[in-house]
Amino acid sequence: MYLMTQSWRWYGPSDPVSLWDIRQAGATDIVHALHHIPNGEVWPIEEIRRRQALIAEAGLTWSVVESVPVHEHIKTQTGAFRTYIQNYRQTLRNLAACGIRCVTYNFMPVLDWTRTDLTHLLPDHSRALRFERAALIAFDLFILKRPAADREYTDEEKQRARLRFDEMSETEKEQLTRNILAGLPGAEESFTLDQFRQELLRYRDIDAERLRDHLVYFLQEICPTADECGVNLVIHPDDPPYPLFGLPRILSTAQDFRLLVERVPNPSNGLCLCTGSLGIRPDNDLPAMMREFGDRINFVHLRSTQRDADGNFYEANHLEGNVDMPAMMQALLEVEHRRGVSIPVRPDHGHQMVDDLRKEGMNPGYSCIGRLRGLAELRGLERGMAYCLYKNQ
Ligand code: DNO
Repeated sequence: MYLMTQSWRWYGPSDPVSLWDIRQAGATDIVHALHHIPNGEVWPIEEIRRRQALIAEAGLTWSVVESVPVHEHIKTQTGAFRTYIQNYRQTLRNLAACGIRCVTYNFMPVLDWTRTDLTHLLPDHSRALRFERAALIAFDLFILKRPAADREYTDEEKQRARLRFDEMSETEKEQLTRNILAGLPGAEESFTLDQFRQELLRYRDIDAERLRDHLVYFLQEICPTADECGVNLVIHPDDPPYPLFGLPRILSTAQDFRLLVERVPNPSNGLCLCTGSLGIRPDNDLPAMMREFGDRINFVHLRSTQRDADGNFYEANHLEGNVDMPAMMQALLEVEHRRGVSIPVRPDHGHQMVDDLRKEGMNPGYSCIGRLRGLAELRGLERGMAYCLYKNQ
């Protein structure tokens, strides 16, 4: 029977959630990145080994990288992008030499994942991450003052954003700006308003089609190396899975991934199936995606979101919200059974709850107890389902 490899994202020695906490949560594998190395530079073998040793001291294995960031110059094909691609290849070789064979990345322009509220109070008094559309539009129109923004929203949306903006205090406006621009954990980059405006300008002439061409070029350049050294590349979907601030997003649906595989069929071209990100769109059938792309899914993020009719969503408990987690788990078990592999899965995000509410310096979404609850629930669901599916075999 092939059960998921229980993994956990760790941010390094300064993460308030320690390796021993993770071990006690029942995870065996670590998802990690060398966050101190600037984007675009090669990750040296000695640095990788040093981290590996630290992780091994707690009886855990670093098996997944999340992420080796893709430099903005690669996404826009400007500046020294060829050098950055060469460096990327070298990093893959170095990771493979250390036995680390799963590398996550994303191709979202400028911003990684985006939320407007990091401490949304739930009825049980735990706190969740939330995306509020009116707040995002208010930021775009009245704080960022992006010239094209006015044409991109409906009158009703603009009106709602105006009302929302007028009721915000100065502190709330600052907080909203920070939440969007300062970079959520793992985002690797943060911007001031002016820097962000500059970054947006770089994409003036890059529409979805051109961005996709750049992604295809990047993969054609790095996949042969990944194939050769046995590294699985897994692209993380857009979060949320649609364009923001006029920037194209090209990994939001099953069709997006299908196109990518058609153009780059190399076996190393894989997907990180993130149910939290993809599940924001009601037209994404997650279990169907798991089945269709099963051979290329080498990393899974399990998490749920609850959306409403106005385009807002918050991160729900792992077994609640809009994601049909039992259906997802069944599809995952089937794929693992068919392939004869255990796929690394991490409980992606968790609420701030219990003692975590009183801790300082917690990475938003990456609390200890919320994720521990998530992993425990997912593991229980998996065991129960595997028992029913395979008890007669
Ligand atoms: C958020 C994460 C993302 C993800 C990157 C992958 O919690 O899922 O930051 O790590 O997009 O490159």
